Amino acid sequence: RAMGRDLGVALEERQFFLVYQVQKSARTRETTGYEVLLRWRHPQRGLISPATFIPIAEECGLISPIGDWVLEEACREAVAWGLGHKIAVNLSPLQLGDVSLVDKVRSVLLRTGLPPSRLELEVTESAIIGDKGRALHILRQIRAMGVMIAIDDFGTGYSSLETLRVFPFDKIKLDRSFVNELDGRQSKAFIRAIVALGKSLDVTILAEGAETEEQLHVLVAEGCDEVQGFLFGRPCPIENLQDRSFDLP
Ligand code: G
Ligand code: G
Ligand code: MN
Ligand code: NA
Repeated sequence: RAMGRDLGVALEERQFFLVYQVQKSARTRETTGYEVLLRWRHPQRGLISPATFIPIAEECGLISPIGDWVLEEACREAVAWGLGHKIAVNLSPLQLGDVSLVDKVRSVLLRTGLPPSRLELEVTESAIIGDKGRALHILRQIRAMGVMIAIDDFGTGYSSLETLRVFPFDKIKLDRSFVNELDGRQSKAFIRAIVALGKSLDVTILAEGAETEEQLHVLVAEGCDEVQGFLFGRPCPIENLQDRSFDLP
């Protein structure tokens, strides 16, 4: 595949960059963190979405070096810019299949000086249906460092209550399809049930894809803790963030 070949040189040629999307407290609207999202500026094709190239990177065996770069670059940028909030980095399911992830996370924190409490890793449930024992082992060790774990896109794909019962995590990210369909009764019922479950498990519930004040209003009423979406900000480079809350050492 042509794109796979191009991906191979994208790292060396520094064609990747990161954008950050703000996450807010639903009630107070204070910033709670930023999700880190990868972007590829292809020399001929222009910007390519990670929804397109991440699956190809996974097929071509390139997700590991790319994922390592994202983690390193995000930690480095957060420290360099004195970001006063947590960053949330997405992991591919394949990264959770390799125990070397534990040492990589530990060493990147040491190397960059980012406090573990400023890092969150987002994993989808599909990440933990492969080798369950191994994924569990990796997540436990990473969490023991003080890094937080979020379940991404919750409510889609292979969602199951089993995941919630077995896996160590700190946050549920409700997929944005629920927020899209908030006018439907079913979506509201699901959000309500997941919020209740989250409260009883003592985990944070973040709703993704909030685009309007009306949606925010419903999410607050339903008890969501945090929100993320175009209402609060589009993903943008770290130097353009409005609300960075600098804490330079
Ligand atoms: O930012 P955008 O909506 O275009 O992202 C599309 C998809 O790509 C989302 O599912 C998002 O989780 C995923 N994605 C974005 N950045 C990364 C990354 O650094 N690593 C992985 N594995 N997935 C990412
Ligand atoms: O799968 P994941 O949740 O990591 O994907 C995050 C993606 O969702 C990002 O690529 C981002 O561009 C997109 N996104 C973030 N906020 C909104 C929103 O309010 N509406 C829509 N449609 N997409 C959003
Ligand atoms: Mn995500
Ligand atoms: Na998501």
